[in-house]
Formats: sequence, structure tokens, C-alpha cells
Amino acid sequence: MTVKNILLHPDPRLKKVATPVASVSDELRRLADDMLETMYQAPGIGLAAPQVAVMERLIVMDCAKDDDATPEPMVLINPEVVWTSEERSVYDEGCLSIPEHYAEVERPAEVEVSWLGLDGQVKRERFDGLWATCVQHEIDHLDGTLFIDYLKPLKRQMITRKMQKLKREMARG
Ligand code: K2U
Ligand code: ZN
Repeated sequence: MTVKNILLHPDPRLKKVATPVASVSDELRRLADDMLETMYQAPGIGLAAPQVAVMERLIVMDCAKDDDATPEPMVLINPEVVWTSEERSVYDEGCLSIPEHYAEVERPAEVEVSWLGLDGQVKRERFDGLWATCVQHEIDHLDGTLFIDYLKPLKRQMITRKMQKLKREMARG
């Protein structure tokens, strides 16, 4: 298992549409393992393959975020939202690719998602609460959408400029 480097915004790879996974392979299983390890170490409750520079439609989640809760790691291949509730909810979102920046994002409160599991079976599940927010945030990553894309342009530009400054400072070491 390897902890992988998480790409930081702005990065063109975070704006690309990821490619559907053709088949579940041992290599894909290894990637899912590495993504879960990377997510837990961050720490985070979700991670999408493009965030570790792999342009494939694969996300991992574990929103059972209380430390004493038993981990509930999920691996979703080619996830698709197949139903959204009328009801909407607002969550103060962050992103492992945009560290230290948070902003309120409104999304459908409940979503039904269909995906391919590591066992090759098609699965379908309804998510609510933090799981609903997280799965929509991760599927957005597969389509090159970041939570800051939902903000007003001025606020988005301010965050992008601060991230460019952070990346310049990191490059200087
Ligand atoms: O995709 C990512 O960057 C991981 C995100 C997932 C996420 C964002 C907003 C709301 C829910 C999930 C987070 O950075 S993981 C960090 C975190 C931890 C607890 C609660 C919310 C976010
Ligand atoms: Zn994110």
C-alpha cells in the first residue's frame, strides 16, 4: 500500500473528465487500496482518482468519520447519480486538493447512485447526510468540477490566487 501525492488546485488534471473504467483488474484493486490509505492518512472522508493524477472514474469514501466508529470504506467504480431528491442541503465543504479553504455548497440532500463494485457487481444505493454530500463532491471530481466552481467568481478567484501563492512557496521549499 502506498500513500500517493494529492494534486493541489490549480492543476489542469483536476479539470479534466476522467475515463470510464473498462474492467476491474488487480491493478485497479491496488489503486483503490492506495487511495483509501491516502484518504485515511490525509485525513479525509473521500478521494477521487484524478486527485492522485489517475484519470479514471474511481472514487473511495468512508464518511463514518467518528474515530471510534468502525471504518466503512467504500470503493465506487464508474459511479453515476441516477436520482436526486427535491430537498437540498447546505454543507461547509472542503477539499484535499484545496487545503484550508471551506465554503458553503448547496446540493440535493439525498442521491441514489449506481456503480460497479470491486466484485464486478452493479450496485445501487441511496445516500443522505454527509455521505450524500461526499459522494456528489467525489463524482464532481470525476467530471473536473471542484466545490469552488459553485462559488461566486470573486470568491473562487481569491481561493485560486491563494493556492497559487501556496504552490509557489512550496516549490521554493
Ligand atoms: O474529495 C476530497 O477532497 C475529500 C473531501 C470530501 C468531502 C468534501 C466536502 C464534504 C464532504 C466530503 C474532504 O476534504 S475530506 C475532509 C473532510 C472531513 C470531514 C468532513 C468534511 C470534509
Ligand atoms: Zn475534493
